[in-house]
Amino acid sequence: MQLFYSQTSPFARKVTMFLNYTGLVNDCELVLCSFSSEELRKHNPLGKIPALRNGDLTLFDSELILEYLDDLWTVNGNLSLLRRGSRFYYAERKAAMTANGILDAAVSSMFEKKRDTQPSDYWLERWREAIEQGLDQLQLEHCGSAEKPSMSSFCLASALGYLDFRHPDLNWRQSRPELEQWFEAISASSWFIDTAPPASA
Ligand SMILES: N[C@@H](CCC(=O)N[C@@H](CS)C(=O)NCC(=O)O)C(=O)O
Repeated sequence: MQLFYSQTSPFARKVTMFLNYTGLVNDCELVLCSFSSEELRKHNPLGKIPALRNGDLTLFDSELILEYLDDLWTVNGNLSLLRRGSRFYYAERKAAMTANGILDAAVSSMFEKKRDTQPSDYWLERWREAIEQGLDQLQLEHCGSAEKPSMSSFCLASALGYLDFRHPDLNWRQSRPELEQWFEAISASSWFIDTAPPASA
C-alpha cells in the first residue's frame, strides 16, 4: 500500500495520524509528492493530495481513504474508529464534518492570501466566520479524546494543528478553554507529534 502525501497537507495528515495510531503505517509506503507530480495525477486525476494505492485500487479524498483504512483496521476485530454501528455514529460524523469544514475554510484562506493579485476580503471574511462558528459549535463530546481517539479526533486535531501552523493570528484558543484543553492532551500523543509538519515549511 502507498500513500501519496506532503508533509504540509492537513488532509494528508488526517490519514497519517490514523496510520500511525493504528500501526497500519507499517504496511504503507509514504510517498512524498507535490501537486504537480505526474505520479500523483496517475492516482488522482484532480491532482490533490492525499491519494492511496493498494494493488489495483486507487482512492482519493482523505475521507474515502479513511473509510477504506477503517475497514482494513476492523477486519481483524479492532473497534471501528468511524464508530460504525454505534448510536453516536452520526453525531461523530457531524463533528468530523465540522472539523473538515474548518479545515477547508482555513486552506482556502491560505491559498487566497498567497495569490499574486489582490485577495478577496469578501471570501477571507466568509471563511474566517466559518472557522469561528465551526469552532464555537463543535460538539467536543463527539470528538473522542487523547485516551480514546476516534476518526473525528484526527479530523479536529489536523484542523487545529493547521490553524496553529498557518493562521496563528486567528487566536482560536481565546475564550475556548475546553477546546484548548482537549488539544493540549491530543498534542502529546505520538500520532500527533510524529505527523507534524516541519517547523521550517
Ligand atoms: N477534499 C480533499 C482536499 C484535498 C486538497 O485540497 N489537498 C490540497 C493539499 S492541502 C491540494 O492537493 N491542493 C492542490 C490543488 O487543489 O490543486 C481531501 O480531503 O482529500
